Amino acid sequence: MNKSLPYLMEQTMRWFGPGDPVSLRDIRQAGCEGVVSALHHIANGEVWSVEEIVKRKLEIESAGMRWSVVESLPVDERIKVQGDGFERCIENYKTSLRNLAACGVTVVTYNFMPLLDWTRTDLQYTLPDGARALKFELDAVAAFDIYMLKRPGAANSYTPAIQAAAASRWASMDDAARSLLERNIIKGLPGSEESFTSKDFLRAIEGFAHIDHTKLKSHLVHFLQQVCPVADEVGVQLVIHPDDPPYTMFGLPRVLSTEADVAELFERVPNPSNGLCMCVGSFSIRADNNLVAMIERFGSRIYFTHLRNTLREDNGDFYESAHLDGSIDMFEAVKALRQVSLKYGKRIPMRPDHGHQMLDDLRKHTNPGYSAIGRLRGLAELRGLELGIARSMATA
Ligand code: DNO
Repeated sequence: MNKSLPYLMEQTMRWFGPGDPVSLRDIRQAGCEGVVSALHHIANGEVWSVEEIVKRKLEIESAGMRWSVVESLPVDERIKVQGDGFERCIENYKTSLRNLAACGVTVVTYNFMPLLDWTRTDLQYTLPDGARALKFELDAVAAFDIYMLKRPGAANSYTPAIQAAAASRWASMDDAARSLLERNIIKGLPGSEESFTSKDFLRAIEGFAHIDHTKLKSHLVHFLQQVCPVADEVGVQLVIHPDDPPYTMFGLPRVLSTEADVAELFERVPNPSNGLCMCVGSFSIRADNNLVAMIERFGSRIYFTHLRNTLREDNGDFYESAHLDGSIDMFEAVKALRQVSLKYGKRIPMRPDHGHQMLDDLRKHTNPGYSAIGRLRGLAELRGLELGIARSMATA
């Protein structure tokens, strides 16, 4: 691949479908070639029919872009616990993969996080300039867990310092603040296909009582051993999204939080279709994840990337900072991704993962993290960064 080609990352944005307040036209005007989308109206565990896939594909193509990546083809909770009917869900997953491949949609994202997809505690964290960001604070999770959910033994999951912070946080919250926190944590953030009441959530957690990290990993391996041969055969790349945040919450097990977890997954399931969605923001919350080393090590398996930055605080807390500022050295990350593209002769679809609610976004109804202007800013910055890296590599 030519070193001077400006963009080896295929620029995309996520689109939640016809109900998304951000239109395909907006995404096109942001300069995207591709769209990341999913058929959210189809229930988890059911088949995505060719007819439904074609409909979405044509919608995207008629706006002048291509459907680059599926995010997500959800893995039903029954597969995670190997509960009643999980084999049927796996068979349906295979059929959906075949159908997607038949329609030419060949990168498919999923995650293996129990019950909740990504989690944040504050969706309106106001930055000094008035823009709003997403934030995660462990003492807020602890307050919800101990005092609202009343999960048996919840306090033992937290250090005495977090327990004390949770107690004073809870005491300072009125009813409205408490139900907002509940909503933020368990009602489902954009893209999550699950939404709970506290009572249901507690019951669902109990369903994982007999499943520790090792067991959940073995269920993931079993799932991949079933679906990867089909994906290999039809030419689909399956990419797993890391745990977000990358540590356990509510006593639930985790499978993909560290470099060692990723290495183990590829060792246990070596099929070429078994790939990674390199979400630098999620991995960055653990300071022991060396992002550049991970990009270099897993480069051949990275088929999709989410680029966003985070500002790490104590206790695993963080907020989502501007794309080029924060705990992640985005220059080094994009450079490493570019080197992977050159080494393996491939383009990697990239999306600016989340963005601040800013300018006119603040006056509109937006999906948290997925407003138009905040992501446009992120994409524009990342595009400029890649161009600068490409030009300087070409002349080096
Ligand atoms: C959040 C997203 C996740 C991601 C899924 C992939 O913004 O990165 O919801 O789409 O975990 O299955």
